[in-house]
Amino acid sequence: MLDIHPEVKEALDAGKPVVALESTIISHGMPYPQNVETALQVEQIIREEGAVPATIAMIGGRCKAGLSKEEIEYFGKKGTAIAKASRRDLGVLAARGEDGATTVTTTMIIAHMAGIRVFATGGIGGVHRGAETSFDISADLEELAQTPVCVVCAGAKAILDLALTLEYLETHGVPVIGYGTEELPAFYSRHSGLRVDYRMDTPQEIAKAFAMQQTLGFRGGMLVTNPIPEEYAMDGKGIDAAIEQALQEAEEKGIKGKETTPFLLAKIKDITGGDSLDSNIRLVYNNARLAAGIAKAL
Ligand code: PSU
Ligand code: MN
Repeated sequence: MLDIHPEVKEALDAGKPVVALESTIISHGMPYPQNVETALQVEQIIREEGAVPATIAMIGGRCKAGLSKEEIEYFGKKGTAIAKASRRDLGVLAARGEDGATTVTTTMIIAHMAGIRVFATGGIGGVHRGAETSFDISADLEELAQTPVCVVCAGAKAILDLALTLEYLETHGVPVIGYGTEELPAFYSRHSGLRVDYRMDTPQEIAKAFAMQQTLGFRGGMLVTNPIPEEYAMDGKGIDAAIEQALQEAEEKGIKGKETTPFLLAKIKDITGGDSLDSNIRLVYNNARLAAGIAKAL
């Protein structure tokens, strides 16, 4: 069921560092052509840091660990015409021989199948605001509880209830690490007013804690939150107002299920114009660098 790209296979066999990347961020998270440019640049950054990138997806019903440039271009161009594939979708897409853009959840699953332990992305899914009535909790959190992959992100967007997201992760035994910070970053913003579980200041420290989890026989992952670089952060009223407006429109339109997150992300992008897209791209680069460092240390 799994095709590992030759370059990735060679690195894994030789015990060299590999970093997984997701494809939902390409097809559903950013517009074309910035999505393709970003995906290729992220791979380049990981290479410059001395690790091998493995962008993950489902193509023609097969799990792929490592895509060619042409395949990345294909996912970027087809955009939302490619199914957003979470855990519940993967078996059906495989049976039908279809394509799927992998979320954090399914990227973790396929990374683990391939033997990749570190994964860089932008933001993860979490507990949505109003989850006490909607029950909308991303499968990403369940996956972090059961699949041993170290996920590097810039926190989670304030479209989520960040406090409830932390509670959920605590219940399921997922440690939340702040890289160089005690405060949980909130994607566009370095600040959430919430505390992470542990502050760590070096990739080595993170790698060691992650390795110890495995040595202890735990099956779950680890969430590393890496604040967006100061110069690209969008703190303050602009982004909060955009999020509020997006949430209100989603409610009015009755947006539900897997459409919720892409709808909110696209709305915020529309409302804030190019600014949020630029921040989004910059934080992904920043996470790729840290993830490569962790993979090397591991
Ligand atoms: N949050 C972001 N950007 C993203 C996503 C979330 O800031 O691109 C994507 C990721 O692929 C994540 C998925 O795994 O959305 C979560 O979707 P849901 O909330 O439907 O579980
Ligand atoms: Mn959801």
